[in-house]
Order: sequence, then C-alpha cells, then structure tokens
Amino acid sequence: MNKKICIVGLGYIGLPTAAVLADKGFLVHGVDVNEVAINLINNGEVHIYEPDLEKVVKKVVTAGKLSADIEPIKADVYILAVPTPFKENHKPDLAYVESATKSIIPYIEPGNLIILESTSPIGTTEKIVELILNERTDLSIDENSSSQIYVSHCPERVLPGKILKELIENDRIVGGINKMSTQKTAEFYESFVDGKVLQTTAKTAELSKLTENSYRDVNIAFANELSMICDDLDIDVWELIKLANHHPRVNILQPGPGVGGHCIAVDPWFIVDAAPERAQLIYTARNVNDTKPQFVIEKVEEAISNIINPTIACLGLSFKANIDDLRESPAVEIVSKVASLTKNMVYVSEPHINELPLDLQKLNIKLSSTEDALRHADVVLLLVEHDYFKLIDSISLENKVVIDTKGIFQINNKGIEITSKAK
Ligand code: SAJ
Repeated sequence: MNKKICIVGLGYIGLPTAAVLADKGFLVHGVDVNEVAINLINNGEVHIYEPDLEKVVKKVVTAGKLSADIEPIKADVYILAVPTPFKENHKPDLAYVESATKSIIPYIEPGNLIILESTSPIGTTEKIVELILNERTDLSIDENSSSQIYVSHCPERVLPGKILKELIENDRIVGGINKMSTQKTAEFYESFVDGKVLQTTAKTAELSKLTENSYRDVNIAFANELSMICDDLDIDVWELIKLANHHPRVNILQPGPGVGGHCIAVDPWFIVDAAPERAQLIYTARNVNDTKPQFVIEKVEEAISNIINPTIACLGLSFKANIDDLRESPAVEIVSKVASLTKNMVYVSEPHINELPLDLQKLNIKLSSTEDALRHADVVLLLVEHDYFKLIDSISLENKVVIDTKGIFQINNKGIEITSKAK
C-alpha cells in the first residue's frame, strides 16, 4: 500500500477512484486542468455531486493521503481518467487522452504501470504506448527489459449515483498491451477490488466496455421504439412492458425522453466508427434514441395547441434520476426547444442544481421550486424520474395536461388523469 498513484482527470470517475484508493491506504496525487476543482479538493470539498463522495474526500485529504494539482508527479502507477467524447461527425475525439498521456511522459520511469480507464476506441491503449515511446526512447515495453514499462486498459464500469460502491464491488476487465502488463494491472486492482478481476488483451478490454454500453443503448432503443409505437396505437407502454416482463426470458428496459450521459449516448458511435458496414443494429439504436427528444417536443406542441397562452412546467434536467449531471441530457435539449414554443416563462424544476446551465439562462426559462412550477403550469412535462417528483400529489396536477415521459405518475397509481402522454 505504499505505492504512489497519480490520477490524471478528477471528474466523475477520476475523483471517486482517487478517493477510494486513498481510503485504501495508497498515497494519491490527483491532476486536473480545472483549478477551481483542485482548490476545492485540497480543502476536502468536491466539485461534483456523488453520494458520500465529499465525506470520503474530506477524510483522505485530512489524513494527507490525497492531494490535487495541475501538474503530475513521479509515481508508481498512473491512471488516466479523462473524457473521450466524439467530434461532430461522431468520430472519437482522443484529444484529452493524448494531452493526459503527454502530461505524464516526462515523469515515467522504468517499472511504472500506466492504466487507461477512460472508455476508449479500439487501439487507444496501443496509441498511448506509441506516444510514450516516441518521446522516451529510454523506455521499452519489451518483457524483462530493464527499462520496461507496463501499459493496460481497465475500463471504468461504475454507475453514476453508485460509484463508490461499484468501484469496489464490480468485476473489472484488465487488458494489457502484453502479458506482463495485464498481470501487473490485475495485481493492482486485486489489491482494492472485491469483484473478480478478469484478464484479457487491451483491444478486447476496449471493445468489451463499448459493447456493454451499446448493449444497454440497443435495449433502451427497443423500449423507446415501443413507446412511440404504443403512442400511435393508444396503448399504455408501461402496462405493456410490465406484462411482457412477466415472461421468464423477457426483460425490457424503460422508455424515457431519450438517452443521456457521457457514456451510453457516446460509446456506441466508437463501434460504428470501427465497423461502419457491420454495426447496423447499433447504429439504428443510436438513431432511435436520438430521435426520442423530438418526439417529446412534438407531444408538447400538440398539448399547447389547444391552450390559449399556455404556461409550461418542466420537471427534471439531469440525464437520469437522482443525480446532478446534465451532460448530454435529453431533458436539457427538450427544455431549450420547449422554450421556443412559447413566449411565456417556462418553469423548470431540478432539485439537484442551484443554477441553470448558461445556454438555458439566455432563454425564457426560470429555475424554480417544484411547487412554484406546478402552481403556474397548464402543461406539466415530466422529464426525469427523481424520487422527489414521485412525491408530487395528484391535487397539484389537477386540470393540467401531464406529459409523463417516465411513467412515474402512473407507476404511483395516484389516480392522476393524464390527458396527453409521451410515453
Ligand atoms: N435509461 C433509459 N431507460 C432505462 C435505463 C436508462 O431511458 O431503462 C437512460 C437514462 O435515463 C440515461 C441513460 O439511459 O439517460 C443512461 O443511463 P444508465 O443508467 O443506463 O447508464 P449511465 O450512463 O449512468 O452509466 C453507464 C453504465 N453502463 C451500463 O450499465 C452498461 C455504467 O456501468 C458505465 O460505467 C457508464 O455507463 C460509463 O461510464 O460508461
């Protein structure tokens, strides 16, 4: 446990990983370009919301086990946990991985272990090796050479909202650029993970992560497609799915306003990019999920067409329930388009944030309490199934048009009369 760890990227994955490793006894140095985040972390505070994270960060910073800076330091293990978004043409953007790699190159020494945790297109781990060896001819990946370094991919697989638990409990996939890299990396994860640590090659590890998220995307697309079919046929999709899921080998996921977040809405494109001719189903699923927000907007248009001077309340902005993360959120996209449908103020309630994102601040949108939003609204658009919204009582929805994209009002069976639905 006296190993020194340097983690580049202190976001939703890097910071919890840093906190967990420091809590397990490692000496952890976190690196980020965001100086505000660095100052907060060094004060034992956090810049993102994740249950219990602040508590652990405070504990390990106070114990002197975690510190943060804009520059890396010499360490035994380097973990890269930076974003891998896509460019406008849906091609992977590796700029952050490249700059993170370049930032550690001057510090690497023989014997060091370099782990890429960012979800990455196939071949990225090998690219990292190339970048390092191009600049550091004194290092090598030859097994048993005295200047050997070890490089692996170990994709993060934690679910936002349950990160601290899943970092320890989930099985991990470790794929090195050679056998020794795989082994060294597996030993490292085995020292703090309770789940199984499964060994493979770097390329298989890369594709396995993309596969997991594409599997989920395809299954959510199935639910979203069903919801639109049901809307055409005037059938309750929530009841339909509940009934179908009674079959022992059927387990349909839940429809929603679209798929958000930085993972499931992004990663399938990396497979499409690697195999455009073959990845037909994955490509179609992505498009089905991407068209769902427009379907919801059309439901709002339909609903307000019958109301004179309508006021709309939107409930939820985050990309999924009970978190504050707005990245790639279909709710944000929908709310900004809904604002263009009316001259009136659109009331938005998102209990997990204190301030609207900048783009929404410029529009006729007001961040308000749920109670306030409901009081003003003729049309209520539920976009995220936060637990908080499940407490809304039927009286506050009386005489309003409710568009419930997550089916929570029906699930609660509160007898709310829903006059229009975007299931
Ligand atoms: N969603 C639905 N219906 C569902 C389930 C989800 O519409 O039945 C929507 C959510 O509302 C959200 C989106 O899908 O907009 C993604 O949410 P999620 O909970 O499915 O997944 P993420 O993005 O929070 O985390 C995923 C996880 N991957 C898988 O479950 C295969 C997580 O384990 C990964 O670590 C994470 O991506 C990642 O970082 O790649």
